[in-house]
Amino acid sequence: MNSSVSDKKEPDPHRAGYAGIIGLPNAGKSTLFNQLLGQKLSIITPKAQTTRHRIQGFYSDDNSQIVFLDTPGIIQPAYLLQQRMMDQVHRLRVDADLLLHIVDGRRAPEPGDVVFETLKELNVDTMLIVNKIDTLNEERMKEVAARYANHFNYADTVFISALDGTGVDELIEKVKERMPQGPAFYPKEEASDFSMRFFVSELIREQLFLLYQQEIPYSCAVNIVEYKEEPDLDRIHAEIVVNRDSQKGILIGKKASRLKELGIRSRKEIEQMTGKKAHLELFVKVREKWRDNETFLKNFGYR
Ligand SMILES: Nc1nc2c(ncn2[C@@H]2O[C@H](COP(=O)(O)OP(=O)(O)OP(=O)(O)O)[C@@H](O)[C@H]2O)c(=O)[nH]1
Ligand SMILES: [Mg+2]
Repeated sequence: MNSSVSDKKEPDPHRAGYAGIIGLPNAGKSTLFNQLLGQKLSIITPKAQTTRHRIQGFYSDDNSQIVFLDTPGIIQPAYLLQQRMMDQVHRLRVDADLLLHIVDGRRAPEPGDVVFETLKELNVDTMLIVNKIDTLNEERMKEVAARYANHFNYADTVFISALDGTGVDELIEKVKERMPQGPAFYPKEEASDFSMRFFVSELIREQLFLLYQQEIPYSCAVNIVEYKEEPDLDRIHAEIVVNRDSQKGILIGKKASRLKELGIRSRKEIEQMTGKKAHLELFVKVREKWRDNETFLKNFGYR
């Protein structure tokens, strides 16, 4: 054997590409997204349809950059906002080099599931990611994977717990291998490209999902009207937009107690993210049927 051949091996080429995270509501897409990036960039709640936007996060190391895309859970849209959410998923057809189809390992696939239809339409190489393995035994994990593989031709399968991080490093390595060769798209020290205003509106929306029940979180949008950065304090003025007049009272609560609670919880989250004090003012506005109104949706950032 001539060992000099392997000694002179070329260094690995630089790779860069886009990996879209896709799946049903509540599968754990945003939890995985945050694990992959090592920080909280996307909001997470136990309720379905938490994520409404497509969110980009950049994973970089010496010889690669992966742009991970978190997306809203796949549903049959019932109103225009949900249609806009599904448009974000469908954009993966052109934007993604690879898809990560994440499934809740406790949930069996259903024939005719809207996810499989979407995967076929998108027509991008797809890995099956069986999530929540912290709740499953090995036999069950394999059984679930085999059942999904009956419905779609996956390029690979990885078992993870997005919650505790098991399997996530292995997943990153496998994603890297499948990225096209090329230079980085974004400066390597950057983690994302969205604005502080957007992130703050998301943190308030996260608290809305955690604090209110039934249709309320689904009927609200959060609009940052003013964001003033002072040296030791951020002054933020946010509007919470509701869909119907009757929701305003529920949101505010007796003697404004619920809105106050929302304000306190949101402010704490914002301060934790910015590392400085925040002054947060919340106002509630009614915009009848905003979820079906093209102009409102645009104004609230749902394009
Ligand atoms: N036990 C367990 N729970 C998980 C795991 N990953 C996510 N979860 C939980 O599942 C719930 C939904 O997680 P999200 O990350 O918000 O799910 P999503 O797919 O982004 O949901 P949508 O944005 O609504 O489509 C949360 O309560 C998570 O804590 C996991 O690996 N194990
Ligand atoms: Mg999500």
